[in-house]
Amino acid sequence: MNDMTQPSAFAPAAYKSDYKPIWCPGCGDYTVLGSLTKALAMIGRPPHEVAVVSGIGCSSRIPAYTTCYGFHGVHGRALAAGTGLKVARPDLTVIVAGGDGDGYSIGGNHFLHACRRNVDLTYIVMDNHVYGMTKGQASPTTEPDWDNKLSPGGTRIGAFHPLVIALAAGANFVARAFSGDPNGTAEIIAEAVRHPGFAFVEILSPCVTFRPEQRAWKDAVHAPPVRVTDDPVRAVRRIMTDDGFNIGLLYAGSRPPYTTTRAARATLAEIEEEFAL
Ligand SMILES: Cc1ncc(C[n+]2csc(CCOP(=O)(O)OP(=O)(O)O)c2C)c(N)n1
Ligand code: SF4
Repeated sequence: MNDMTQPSAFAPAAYKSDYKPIWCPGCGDYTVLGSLTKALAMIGRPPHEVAVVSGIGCSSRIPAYTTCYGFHGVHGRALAAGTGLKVARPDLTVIVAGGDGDGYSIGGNHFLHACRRNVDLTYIVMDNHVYGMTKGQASPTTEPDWDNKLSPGGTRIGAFHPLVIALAAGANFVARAFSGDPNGTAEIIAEAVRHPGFAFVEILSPCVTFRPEQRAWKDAVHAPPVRVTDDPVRAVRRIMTDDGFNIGLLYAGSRPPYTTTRAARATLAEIEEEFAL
């Protein structure tokens, strides 16, 4: 694990690149970017010791807007790339970020196994219950009765429950945040990064273009009525029965993180030798 106990020598601006985000005005992802840079400033590791890895989607553009190392990969494979990076370079702080389509649909399999493997990285999902980049198709977290031109009358398919699925798959840290609460979100992200093992932060982040009704989320979110638990069964029961708008840290476990094996630390020359014909 990284030593992140030193006071920060960096301001949030040190983690923001000169690229101007091209998100729609009012998109929740702007404040998630602000919260991420604020969290990194709290942690205080220099940008070159942090890697932000993503897949494809509006939200997945986020690495380019930071000064950290970035990897904007292929759709649904952010966790695979981030996991490989962390195993090969355990000295880096690895943050994987993306959308609900990227992470729960095409990348759903990687999500399950990242929770199970417990490699020490932070996974941030900007969940807007829609595919924003491809113009508004239903995603796994879309409500079954969301009526729109592409699925008239709604999909009538029950929504995926990311927090419960993460717990069932073994995630060690589970939190829900809201983009409209930038300070609270920054604190949660910083706590997630500090937590040993796989830390999952689901951030409700409205897509104002294809789901303008999500502007009302700011009135729906509230602090969880009970304190964080380290009992996954209690956490699942609570999350299954909450209204989906409890924001805060919901579960923090103490399962030891995956540790890199000697084989995974082999040099390139050693690997080449092994594969030589
Ligand atoms: C293999 C592959 N399939 C489909 C796509 C098209 N595609 C690009 S982004 C995206 C969904 C993005 O939705 P989400 O991850 O929720 O992010 P958002 O844009 O809402 O932030 C899809 C289906 C693609 N780029 N690659
Ligand atoms: S389409 Fe939606 S998710 Fe994409 S930038 Fe615009 S508001 Fe954000």
